[in-house]
Amino acid sequence: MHRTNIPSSHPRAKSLYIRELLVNGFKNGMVVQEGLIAHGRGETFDYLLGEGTTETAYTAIKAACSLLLLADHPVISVNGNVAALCSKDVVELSHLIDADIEVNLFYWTEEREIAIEKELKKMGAKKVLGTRSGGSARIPGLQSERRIVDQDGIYKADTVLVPLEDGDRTEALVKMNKKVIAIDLNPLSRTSKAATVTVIDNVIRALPTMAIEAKQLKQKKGQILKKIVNEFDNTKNLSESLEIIRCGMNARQR
Ligand code: PTJ
Repeated sequence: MHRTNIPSSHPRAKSLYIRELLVNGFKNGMVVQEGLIAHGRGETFDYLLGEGTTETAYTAIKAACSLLLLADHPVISVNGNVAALCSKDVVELSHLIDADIEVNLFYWTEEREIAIEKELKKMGAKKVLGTRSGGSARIPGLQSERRIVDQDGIYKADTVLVPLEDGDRTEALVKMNKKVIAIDLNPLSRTSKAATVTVIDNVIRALPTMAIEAKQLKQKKGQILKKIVNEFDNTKNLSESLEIIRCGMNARQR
């Protein structure tokens, strides 16, 4: 795949490398043009958060993994950006938490769906749900293409992980009494506010960290996992992320 010559010594090398993954995903037909713009919004928040997984995000990651391990039927929802940035991590996490993987696109085309399915399978996914040839169901009250979900996947799931999402589906899934875990760099987004647990972090860092955490939490008893979930307060956690942004901005101004 095409790579520009980003010197590793460049102060923004990591950020430029992430951009390149998305551009390659776009060239491969997985990412939609709007996905590149959405990444720009995420990048801004990442910059303001300090471009690292914060303690606050880590607390949410623990709650998210506990919720996923307690679930009867967890599903990881994958869109174009997630496929381009972290297909391998999605597959690894799905194995660890015994979750289904489902492709769900806002800007749906059959070609994109096929390209994403191919990438996930290349990374080791045995089964990928959500392709139109499979049985499909509708999320009630949702107008976008995202409403079309797999009958045996998101529709039946009790817990859905939505890395990098647009708001209305999260709200609709919560209305269906599902637990929703979001990964979103924007603590002010509707997704972040509506989800059961929101991890304010870049998917590219959050998903591998979730895999490490899930491995450890798998050894714990259900009671301990329930305690972690019960003690987690999403609204408080989001306020803490906003505070990190505020303090970071003040510190940089000086
Ligand atoms: O592949 P599709 O067709 O399903 O479309 C995917 C996009 C991302 C284009 C679509 O879902 C969309 O338009 O999303 P939004 O409404 O722009 O929301 C994306 C959210 O993800 C925003 O709140 C961004 O701040 C956030 N975000 C962007 N990049 C990252 C991110 N959060 C975590 N990690 C990122 N790398």
